[in-house]
Amino acid sequence: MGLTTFKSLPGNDTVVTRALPTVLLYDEVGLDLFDRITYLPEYYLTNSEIDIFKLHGQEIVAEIPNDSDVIELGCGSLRKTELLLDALNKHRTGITYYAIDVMPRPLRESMSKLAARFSNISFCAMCGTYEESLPRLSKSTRPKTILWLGSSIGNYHSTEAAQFLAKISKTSLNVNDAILIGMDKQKQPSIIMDAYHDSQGITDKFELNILPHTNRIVMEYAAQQSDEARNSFIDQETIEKFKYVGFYDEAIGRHDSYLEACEDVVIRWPRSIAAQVKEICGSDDDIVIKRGERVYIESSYKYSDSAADVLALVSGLTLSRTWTDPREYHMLSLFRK
Ligand code: AVJ
Repeated sequence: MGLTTFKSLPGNDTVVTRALPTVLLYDEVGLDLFDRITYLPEYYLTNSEIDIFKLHGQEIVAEIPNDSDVIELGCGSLRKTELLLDALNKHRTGITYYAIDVMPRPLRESMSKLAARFSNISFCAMCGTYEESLPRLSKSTRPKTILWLGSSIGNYHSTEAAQFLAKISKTSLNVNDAILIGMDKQKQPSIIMDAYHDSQGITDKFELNILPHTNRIVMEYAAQQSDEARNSFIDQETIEKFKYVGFYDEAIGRHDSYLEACEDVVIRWPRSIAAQVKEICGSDDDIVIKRGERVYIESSYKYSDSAADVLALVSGLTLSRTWTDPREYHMLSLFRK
């Protein structure tokens, strides 16, 4: 993973020249910062989704049969899922809940907390990316409901999201199995801009944290190749040269996050992995980022009213129901195979 970092982007965009994989936002620090974001007054997404569970929890649970598997992709701290699990614990029997996430410790901690509270549900934590974990579940013949909440789908470009769903459907779902997806809706741009530019600067910390995480991954890889002593790939001084910037494109319905260099930056690959870097990236040249250039981090797509229909059409699933919160900021849609 580390060597795909700072991939040069094709095309002749002079400002956005490189990209880091979005998933690198989530190490332990990143998960914790994201959890703090979900409590921010400006970050309406989580609260809206919680409102939907509070208002429509019973109807949602009615769609999940007894003796079935509930599988959550990217469960995070499980704050929003707790409401659903509470309802399942009360109204259902024989439910096994599988949580998939990338960091082992936070996953274990949130799961053990819930396992103690909801004794009618069996809990199973699966540490890894979606791609690693889903194939392990495909063998089960019990009915399945996959949860993909919190607008995580928003990180996927439109066609990729549909392709990803089609793939899940093909490899992991039986006929009538369901996927419940939380999608953030298009709305007044200033509300969206505020959600990604909070007044306490937590979002800035969250986005910038991708740099120390990237550094650690590359350095761990370098250490495996040789014991050459090198402190850093991206050192603290370099990190401080970047600032977070984000923009909302209303026509597309997408917020994009970047790290912008406030001064010229030069990053050197550790010598011990020069050969591997050359093989994978085509060159082990220093990474030069000029003042004002941006490194792309993530996109957060906002969906129109008809987006769920389009997603169903392209992925080959059937859109069965959609719930929304009173402000109509967010939607939860249930798709079936
Ligand atoms: C976890 C992908 C849903 O895009 O809103 C929050 C991540 N980035 N603030 C989002 C995020 C900046 C979040 N998702």
